[in-house]
Amino acid sequence: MSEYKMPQGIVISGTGLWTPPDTITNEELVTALNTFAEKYNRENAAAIEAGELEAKPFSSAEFIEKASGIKSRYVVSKEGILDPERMRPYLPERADDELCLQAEMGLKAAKLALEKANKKPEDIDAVIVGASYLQRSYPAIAIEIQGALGIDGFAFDMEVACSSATFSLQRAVDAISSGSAKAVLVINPELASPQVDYTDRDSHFIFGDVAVASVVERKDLCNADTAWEILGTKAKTVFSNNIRSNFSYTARAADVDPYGDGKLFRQNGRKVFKEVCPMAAEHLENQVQELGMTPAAIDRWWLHQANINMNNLIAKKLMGDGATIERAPIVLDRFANTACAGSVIAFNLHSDDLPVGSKGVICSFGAGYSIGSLALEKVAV
Ligand code: CO8
Repeated sequence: MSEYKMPQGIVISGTGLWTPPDTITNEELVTALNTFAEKYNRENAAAIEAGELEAKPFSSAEFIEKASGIKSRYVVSKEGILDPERMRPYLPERADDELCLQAEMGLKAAKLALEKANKKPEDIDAVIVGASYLQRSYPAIAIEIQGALGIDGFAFDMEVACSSATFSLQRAVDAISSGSAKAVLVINPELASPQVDYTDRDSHFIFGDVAVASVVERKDLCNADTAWEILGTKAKTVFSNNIRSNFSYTARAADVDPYGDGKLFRQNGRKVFKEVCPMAAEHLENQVQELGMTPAAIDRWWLHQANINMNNLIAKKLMGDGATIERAPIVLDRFANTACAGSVIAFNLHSDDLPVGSKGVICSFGAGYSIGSLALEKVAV
């Protein structure tokens, strides 16, 4: 474990949150899956009876809310997802000279972040897009957004599943610390719905689409009235197969169906829960201790938003009886798991109310496994 001394004077000066237009409640999702399952079981009754096929089990809105805390989710397009004959979103392909969907989502969040930070594209010299999935390999989505905003500098994409946002914020800090950039636009457009198997009751309810963005810059260049100074960053990865997607461009060469069994998102949710909660709590305790504080000194924890029971457990480990929804806000009830964006959504929606001098931590945990965190203090500029 390495201790990292943070160079002083780097701030998050604004964030933006773009929420897609469509919402899907648990009840709507369950109706679609159960209609699909009922038809599948009817059409395959003989094979199921003969033990050649497994019957599709039914889903339940009650289970979903109790097991995860999720009540609804935002998606870019709900129609195809809720059509029992389709069970996946319909997102028509766009021409090469049109902005791609993921860049469009990211651009919307980026403009909101720039506005909040009181910055113009010409003030930015680097763009980083971090997301669990990228719509294509190249040219980078980040470069497409850079071009759309007219930013002079460099841009690149990166993927670390649920930690793509915290890890990309950390890369922005590194770039500013080393002097390779002065102000970085970090964008996390999570277009999760195309990778969800909406016929699988174990995972059909988990994800939502969203885009968030943040401006990270040198404090001396900040134009906002207040900002969040980054006191320290910390990252950890440990290999695990418990959350996996085998969707790959190599499917063509392996002569396999790129969307076949195991190619979309899948997980062993129980194991993830058991293994990740203690890792995340220990990681966070270590980080605040390395900064000379105790968890009690942290006014707000903007935790990864995958499962309310996970967040309650981690909050309890960190704060004991002092754990409250105000100190560790929940947004997954409305947004579901938005992969890497969840902790930044919580930060965006639940940080303005805190006074100057308040301390908080943004933290992600998920596939990889990966854990990323940033300790912050609100400052007047
Ligand atoms: N309706 C009714 N019953 C159900 C349903 C359902 N929808 N789903 C499962 N069940 C059943 C199960 O089949 C099981 O039945 P049985 O006991 O007969 O086998 C029973 O209910 C209990 O199931 P579980 O043990 O799975 O239930 P849990 O209480 O563990 O809850 C959760 C399941 C909600 C998945 C929970 O384990 C969880 O949230 N774990 C944490 C997972 C997590 O945080 N994962 C992070 C993944 S996201 C990430 O890292 C980013 C990846 C990249 C993003 C990809 C975008 C697409």
